[in-house]
Amino acid sequence: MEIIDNTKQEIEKIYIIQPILRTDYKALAAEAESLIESAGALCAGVSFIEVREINPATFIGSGNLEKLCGRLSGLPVTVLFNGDLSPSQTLNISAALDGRKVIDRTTLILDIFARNAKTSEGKLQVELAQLKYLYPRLKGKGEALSRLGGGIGTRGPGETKLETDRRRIRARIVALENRLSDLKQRRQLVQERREKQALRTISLIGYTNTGKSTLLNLLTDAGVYAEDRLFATLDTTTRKLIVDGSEFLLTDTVGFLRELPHSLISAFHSTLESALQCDLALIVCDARGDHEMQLATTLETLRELGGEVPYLIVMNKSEELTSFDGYPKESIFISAKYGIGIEALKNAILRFFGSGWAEVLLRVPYAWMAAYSPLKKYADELQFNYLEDAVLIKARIRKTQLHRFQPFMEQH
Ligand SMILES: Nc1nc2c(ncn2[C@@H]2O[C@H](COP(=O)(O)OP(=O)(O)OP(=O)(O)O)[C@@H](O)[C@H]2O)c(=O)[nH]1
Ligand SMILES: [Mg+2]
Repeated sequence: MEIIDNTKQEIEKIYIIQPILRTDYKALAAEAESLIESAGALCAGVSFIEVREINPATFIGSGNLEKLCGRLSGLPVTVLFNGDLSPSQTLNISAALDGRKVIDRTTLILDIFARNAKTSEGKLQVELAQLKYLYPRLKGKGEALSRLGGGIGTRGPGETKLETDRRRIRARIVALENRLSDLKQRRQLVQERREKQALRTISLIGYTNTGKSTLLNLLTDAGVYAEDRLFATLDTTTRKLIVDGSEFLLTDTVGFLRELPHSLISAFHSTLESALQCDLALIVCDARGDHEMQLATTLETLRELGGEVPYLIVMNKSEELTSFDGYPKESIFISAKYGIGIEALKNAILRFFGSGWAEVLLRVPYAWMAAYSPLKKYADELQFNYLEDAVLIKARIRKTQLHRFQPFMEQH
């Protein structure tokens, strides 16, 4: 591919180095291109480089680096190695490329995160992830970066704090962790209140750019940002959803990406955690895209996050599908953009909750109140009948929680 020389423009130009290690290398390069655009930069070209394995010192081997150095000579491009670079690999490669700016996939994604975080918690999480990433890489990089100016990898904390010493960064990491843990506690309180009110919760989960925010907007008039770019959403947003008179809370979440570095997943663990404690997840896929990979990535990331949630598979962007073959058979086909299939989705939600709950009669002797109290948050108490030695409670309980109430169960 020809290398674009855009010397006159100020937008950062990024040249992708894609090692050929797996069969999906072309899709990975195409995804890197979308990431570059989402970061507000331009893709200057792609080089596919055949390697037998990743070289621990130079990623693609010194011979390949030499050739690359010649090819890029005189061109003002940043080089993206579409993988994870260790601190020493970054330094070695940059040196071999005459001090050129070199970034990896995590740096690129962190940059998009820094642009897109809107809430204070989201910003704190991104800053923490950036600092943790930067910390082991500080040695020798400050000088190199100040020479190279701004752009990807220097936004956020990178810009102001590179020259400060590691001890201060360490202190900032600790402060951020404390602040985030306070916020987490506060969120847990909200979560408990919701559970007490027996509000049923639904989360929109799935690969990035599949239309989760568009669906939230359609269902709830939330007015959240939806855009044809990766990681448009970073912060979770929750809105009330009413279906046929039943109330739910619907939460939009950050999208997933294949090969998302573990450090990035853990950066969003705590906000995702509450979204994952939902009663139902709608896993949104792009029916026109590689939906199998999207679903597999989503399920794998959920597993990594320890979230075991019941889910429905929603195939979005299906307005122009001509065949419904090759999809999981339980898929619900919709188009969030054009409002197609929404009734069927709502019915599926109602069916799920209808079958997921049981109405039971509990008999709680007054002497057992202390044992019963902690269970209240799992029950939607509907009616009380106070007897001499016990109270009879009619309640709606999720079937998955019924076992907790066994000692109090009168009939069911
Ligand atoms: N053709 C078509 N496009 C859609 C549909 N739903 C959403 N889109 C488009 O897909 C793009 C991504 O939509 P978002 O709602 O931002 O997707 P998201 O899953 O929230 O993405 P992230 O927050 O970046 O993970 C936007 O350009 C939407 O207009 C649909 O049903 N059909
Ligand atoms: Mg979104």
